[in-house]
This record gives sequence, C-alpha cells and structure tokens, in this order.
Amino acid sequence: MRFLAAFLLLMAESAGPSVHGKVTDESGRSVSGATVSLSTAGAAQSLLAVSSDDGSYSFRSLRVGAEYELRAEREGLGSPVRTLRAGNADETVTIDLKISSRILFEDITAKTGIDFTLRNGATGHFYQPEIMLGGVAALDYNNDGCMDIFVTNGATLPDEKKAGPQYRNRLYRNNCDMTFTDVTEKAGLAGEGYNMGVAATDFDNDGFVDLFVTGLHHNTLYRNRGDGTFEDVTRKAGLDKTTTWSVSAGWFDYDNDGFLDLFVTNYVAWTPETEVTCQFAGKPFYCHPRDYKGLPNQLFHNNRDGTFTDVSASSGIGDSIGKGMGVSFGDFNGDGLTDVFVANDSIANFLFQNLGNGRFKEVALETGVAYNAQGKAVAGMGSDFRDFNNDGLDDVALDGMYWDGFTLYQNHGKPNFFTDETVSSGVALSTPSRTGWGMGMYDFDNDGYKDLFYAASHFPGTEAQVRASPATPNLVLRNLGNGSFADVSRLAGRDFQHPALFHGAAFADFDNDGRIDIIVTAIDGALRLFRNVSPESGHWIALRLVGTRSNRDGLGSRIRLILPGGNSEYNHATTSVGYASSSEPLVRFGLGPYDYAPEIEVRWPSGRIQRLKDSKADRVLVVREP
Ligand SMILES: [Ca+2]
Ligand SMILES: [Ca+2]
Ligand SMILES: [Ca+2]
Ligand SMILES: [Ca+2]
Repeated sequence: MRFLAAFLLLMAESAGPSVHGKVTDESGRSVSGATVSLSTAGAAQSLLAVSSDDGSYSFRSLRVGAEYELRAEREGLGSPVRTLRAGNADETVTIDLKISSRILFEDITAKTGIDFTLRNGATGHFYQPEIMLGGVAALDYNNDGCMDIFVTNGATLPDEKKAGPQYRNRLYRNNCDMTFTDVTEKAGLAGEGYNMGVAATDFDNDGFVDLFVTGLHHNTLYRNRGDGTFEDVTRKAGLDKTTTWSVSAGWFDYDNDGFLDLFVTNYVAWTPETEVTCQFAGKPFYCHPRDYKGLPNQLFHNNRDGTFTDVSASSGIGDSIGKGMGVSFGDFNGDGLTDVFVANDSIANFLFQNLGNGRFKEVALETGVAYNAQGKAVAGMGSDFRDFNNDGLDDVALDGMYWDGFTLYQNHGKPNFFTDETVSSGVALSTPSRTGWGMGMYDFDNDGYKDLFYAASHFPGTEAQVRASPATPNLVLRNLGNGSFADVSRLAGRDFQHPALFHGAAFADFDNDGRIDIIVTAIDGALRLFRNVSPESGHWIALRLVGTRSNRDGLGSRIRLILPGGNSEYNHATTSVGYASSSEPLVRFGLGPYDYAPEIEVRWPSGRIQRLKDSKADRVLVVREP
C-alpha cells in the first residue's frame, strides 16, 4: 500500500524522472539530517534535500536525459559522488548513499626506515631562527618514478655549525616499496650551516632534479650529476651573494624562456651578536617580528649556462621590504605570466604581478591580498596559490598565528580580483586557535575538489599564552565543493591526532596509488610520513610534464581537465607549496566517479597549447611538449 501511495503521489506531483534512496553510515544504520545535493554540470546551484528520520531522501522532476551528480554530507562525513542519467519521464532511480570518513591518513614512518629528528640547536637563548626552520622536499632524484625525500636541518647556535651528524640534512631514497634508504653521504648533501628551506627542480634542463637550500647567511645550489651525487655549484652559479636570513625559495620561469629562475624570500636582518632579548610573562622569550628590520626578497635570472644574474633591482622585486616566509606561484590575472605571492610575517603580504617586460609590480593592496577582511596584517607563514573552486581563477590560501585564523582569498577576476572568504568558506571555524606552518591545497579524496592541509604547532614555550601544549595535531579541511570546507581532522584517523611541533610539509604520491601523501617535519620531533589511505577515494589522473621548448619540468603550465559531465577542473605545475618546502612537480586531478577525462588542455609556458583526448584515469600520464 505504501508503495502504491508513493507511486500515486509521484504521478500526481511530478512530471519527470525522480531519484530516491537512503543515507546510511558505514555499519548500515540510517543517517538523518544529512545534506544530499544533486547537481548538473555547469549549474550554479545544487538542489538540496535533507535525509529524514529513516535516512530517506528524494528528488523529483528531474530533466529527462540530463546527467546528474549526487552526494551526501553530514558533519564532515561524506559519501562518494554518484552519477545518474535521468531516463524517461516516469522512471524512478534508487541510489543509496553511504557516508564515512573521506580523508584518512596512516603514519607509516616506523615501517619506512626514515629516522630523522629536526634539531634547532636551542639552548635557552631564544634565538629567533630556532622557531623558523623545517623545510622538506619531495623529489625523484634518480628518476625511477618513486618520490624521494630531502629534509633540511638546523645547527648549533650561535656558531651556526653542523656540529655532529644529528644536524645533517638528509636525502632518503624511496626503494619503491615504501621503505627508504639514507643516501645522504653518497649524494654529498649533508650540508653546512643553519638551514631553513629547500626548493627542488631541474634548473639546467638535463633531466635530473637539482636542489637549492636556504638558511642563515648561506644558501646552496646543488646540481644533480645524474649518478646519485650532487655538486655544490653555488659560487659557479653566482648565487653566493646571500642576505643574513633566507627562509623559502621557489623556481619559476618569469620570462618564459625555457629556463627556470629563482625567487628567494628573506626574513629579517639577524646575527647572533645583534639578537635582541625579549620577555613574555616576565621570562625570556622569542621576540616579535616587529623587533627586527625586514629584508627585500631576491630574484635571480637563469642565464641558461649554469649561471644566474641577480635581477632583484632591475625587476623591482627588491623595492619591497618585507619579512618573507612562504612563496607560491600562480597566474592571478590569466595573462600567461607567472605571478608571485609572498606571505610576510606580521606585515602586509606581497603579490608581485609579472608585467612581462622583466619587471614586477607589487599589487597586494589593490588586489585584496595584503590584509585580511578585518584590515589586519596577519603573521603569514605558508601559502598555496591554487584554484580551490574550479572556476579557472587562482585563489590564495595561507596560514599564520593562532590569533589570526588562516586566510582564504577567492579570486573573482578583473578588476578587483580577491576577497577574503575565510568566514564564508568555514575555514574560520577551525583555525583561529591554531598556528600553521607548512600547508597545501590538494585533493586528498580525489573527488575533484582540492582540500586544505595545515602543518600546525605553536611556538615551543607558549603554554601560558595558548593555554595548551604548543605541540598540536595537524589540520585537514575537506572541500565540500560548494565554496565551503569542513574540518575533518578528527575523522582523519588515529595517527593524525598525534601532537608535535609540526613545521614544514611536502606533498607527493610516495606509493604511487594515486592518493597524495604528506611528509611533515617537527621541531625536536620525528620526520613523519602520513600515507593517504582514504577509503573510497575517487578516480584520478596525474600529469608528469616534460617540457621541450618550455622548462623541462613544465613548471608554470596551466591545465584544464574536462570531466565527462562537462564540468572543468584546473591546476598548474609548481613545486613551491607551503612553507620553506618543495613538493612533487606532477599535476594532479581527482575525477570522482569518472574513469576517464574526455579532454585535458595543457597550456605550456612557451605558449603552446596541447589537447589530450579521452585519457583513461588512475594513471600518471607522461606529457611531452609538442
Ligand atoms: Ca626516486
Ligand atoms: Ca578560483
Ligand atoms: Ca577533495
Ligand atoms: Ca599515495
């Protein structure tokens, strides 16, 4: 009788197909109050329903022949996206939706053979560098298709010496079975001095990834010889003119000549001798950034012969005095020229617009990314300059100190570009009580929407200030696909709840299963490899770009992937993500329920446009520039 009644009701109320079903949890129990959304490609808004007491939902009057995507969410739990095609007018489709944790990580460090502790050399003098280090890189130094790890380390203070093996930088080779071997000694990468950050790419286009390591009074360029060893070419390359304190570096091709140029962020003027002493609650403590003089950043042009020219002055980059932390690259105005975002500590951020004539203009204020919505400069740390809402416009996410919250700027295009959407996106709900360092915008569950990860910890010794331990767990916020994010950190697995003084983070698919993994450093703590074990992760495609006219790694390439439903996703090639760290050069897309992409459009930095048709999912595509 109930079915008949429902059928009659349907006949009476609707003209057109319908879909209905139940929302359940992992153990099959009905879930009420779940938000079920139904959308078609290109639709500005989804149709929404809320599951009733017995978990049921329904949508009626669908458009005949239309393709729909259906999914359910509740309190951070979500269902995989399901697709349906609405058939003839009186058809009723039944689709049950199971909601569960979408993003799950397992700490597999103990099984990997990685045994590294980040040493900051602190001895109670509260030297500022002690709370600023921790860069890490994901790179494939031996081209075996498995991502390796390079991690920077501190030194003793005040002499800035790597006094003993505990201060060495390390290179870990991925044995392609998720075990790693320490190959530092053979590679010649133990380093010297007090290191901060790292930027990996193939600067000389010989097919082998090279390393630039930043630090106090000393930066180093290592050229990969291709035989498992590296050569210090800093002086030969003309990169030995350093400031007192470089934090991050990044590689990008600002003049699109096929050779990658080098951007270096500099923090503040600092020496152990001139270190100021500060107090907090009557006791010696780390000083505020305002107690130090800022520095200009640096830009070095790649001369294509292994040498670089310092163009900081002629490019205009050197005109802006900041307190530079993370650097990330995007193209905010879509003119094919890569722009530079620099997070500054406690002063306005910088956005350097690439003018295309070798000059940059600092436009953070007029484009809306200098301050947050409250008109406040935040203590910016790491940033990522990517498109979180798949509208083809690069957005900016950054993190900072616990009183600010982590800012999310959405790009609306010309003429005014960015608005602060930290509150409307829900990012503000979970971040004001946190301090973030490394971070990145990656699609951890491959549902087609880039999520947010933040490596989090307060300064050591701030127990009284933050009324908690400075060691904290990391944060992961899931992109719900409707402009908002849900904090799913507590649902991300037991290992994810582990607190530490987390700092740098690099992103790569270390086990080549299509789910992006994270390597995270922690002060006085273990380097941890969080393997992404998200259940019911969607289909995926990763692009490994091989530039011919463009730079070999294809950095700066902009990629649009068109899904079978007609929606598009956007991403670009960069290794400069987060704080003082360097991530894999591959460009990733989550495809959700779709096992192929009808079209992938690659816009190379050279200007070439390449279109790939009907690419099968769940693989790395090697794309050579035509
Ligand atoms: Ca490798
Ligand atoms: Ca966007
Ligand atoms: Ca996602
Ligand atoms: Ca993985």
